[in-house]
Amino acid sequence: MDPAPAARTYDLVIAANRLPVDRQVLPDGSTEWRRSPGGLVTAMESVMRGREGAWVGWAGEAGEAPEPFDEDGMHLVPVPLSAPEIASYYEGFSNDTLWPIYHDVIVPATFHRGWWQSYREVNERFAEAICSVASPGARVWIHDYQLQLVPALVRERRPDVRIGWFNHIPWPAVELFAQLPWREHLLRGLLGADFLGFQRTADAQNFIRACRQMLHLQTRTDTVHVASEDGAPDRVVRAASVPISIDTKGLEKLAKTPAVRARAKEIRASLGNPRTLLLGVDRLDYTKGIRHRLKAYEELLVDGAFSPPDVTFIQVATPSRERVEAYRRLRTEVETTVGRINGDHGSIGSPAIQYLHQSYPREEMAALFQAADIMLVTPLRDGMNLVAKEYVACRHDLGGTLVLSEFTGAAHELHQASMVNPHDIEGMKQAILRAVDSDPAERRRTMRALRRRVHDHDVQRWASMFLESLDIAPRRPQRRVRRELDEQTEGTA
Ligand code: ADQ
Repeated sequence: MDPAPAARTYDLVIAANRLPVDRQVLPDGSTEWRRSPGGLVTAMESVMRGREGAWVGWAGEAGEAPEPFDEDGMHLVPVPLSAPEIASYYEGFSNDTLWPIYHDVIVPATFHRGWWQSYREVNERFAEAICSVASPGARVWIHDYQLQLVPALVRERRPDVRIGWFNHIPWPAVELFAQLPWREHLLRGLLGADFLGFQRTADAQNFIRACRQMLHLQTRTDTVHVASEDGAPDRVVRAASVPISIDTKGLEKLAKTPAVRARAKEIRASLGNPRTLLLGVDRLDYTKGIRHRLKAYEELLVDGAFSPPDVTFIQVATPSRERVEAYRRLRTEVETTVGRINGDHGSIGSPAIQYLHQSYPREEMAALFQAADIMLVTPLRDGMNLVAKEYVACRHDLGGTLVLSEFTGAAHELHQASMVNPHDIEGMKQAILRAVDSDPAERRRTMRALRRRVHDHDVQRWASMFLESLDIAPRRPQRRVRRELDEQTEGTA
């Protein structure tokens, strides 16, 4: 009998919690895989073009995983998660322990040793799957907070590969990170990488500070020196910012289609062609500042600053993490507030807020962005916030005003936006009023500047910058650094 053919391996391996496809059930009961529309998929498409790449991730359903398969030129490797693991590794440790700690503890974090155990086991499984498809010397790009132990687990098994990790969310101040009972393990897990990418320089610096204070490692500007423990050479890990972006050209092209333009007009007409249409688009997450935004809007209505149908507000709140208690509470609070605002300030055929708890196709999102005069992006903390960039990309007419929280990664790039501190309700009200009365010529100037940034820094550029940083990251301490470190060690001996 012929031996089983050796499994294929790949020069580029992406690992993310989710695979870039969703299983769809067709009317005849059969199923097929469909590309999920996210920005990460688009970015990876551009780097995988012309290369053979594999993507390791969960397929989205509990239980046994399907066999690896090829889809649109990508080799997809599903990682199985059982229902209890979804509850402990994903909803528990990732979204109820790490997420709040990494977002300034806006809600308290929950700590369970069982969740941590499950997080470790699932990270091991991802590492195994990555190693099974990585060619000798491959580049491995790991994504996000769900997989922080994977870099070291891959390095243990495969010292030949280059390992990069990108954090889509903020990295907290040391004082907050310190609350995690497993903080050293998480840092050690990440230090298995050659290059760690963050949304902002401040995030990278927070990480480096944590390594210095908690692991007592030597650090320089943007590198951490990892002393070897087993006779292997010392290593250097670089941590720097590589801010993510969107597929600007693709989205702009979509926004310019006659169908999207017509839909934008239709949306406005269906609201009675308001003088000013405000828009919020977020996952229904407590980090997004939806409650603060609603408070500012409600106060403006109470103050009599404006009223519907002259001014109206669409809030799209995408369903999210509905099995986590903090998210269920938030939904109740937001929906109660929306009900009160409409009860107090709406009238028949003219609500004060249109609240939509649904997901929409990209075309509908582009039409909403084009229809809105004021885009309210007011998170209390956000790694980047792609909605802000998407709004700008869709405004090829140079219309619209972006009101942007200073606590988003996007604020570090979109300087010309109208900046707000979402905790300052009075300040937010003033920013909305300024946007309502803004001068059209000034609006166009601002939008032009914002668009330049989003054009020059798109998702394709982000992906190539990340891979370039991974390729050139120093793996060993430079001789000069090594000498300095030796001298320091001798000095303390
Ligand atoms: P998110 O917290 O999910 O991402 P964000 O960056 O705003 O936040 O991305 C949300 C995406 O979902 C956008 O592309 C948006 O258009 C889309 N979307 C939102 N509501 C939708 C709806 N109802 N229907 C369809 N699409 C909808 C995390 C981090 C962010 C970071 C990104 C990328 O929290 O800070 O910017 O990853 O790194």
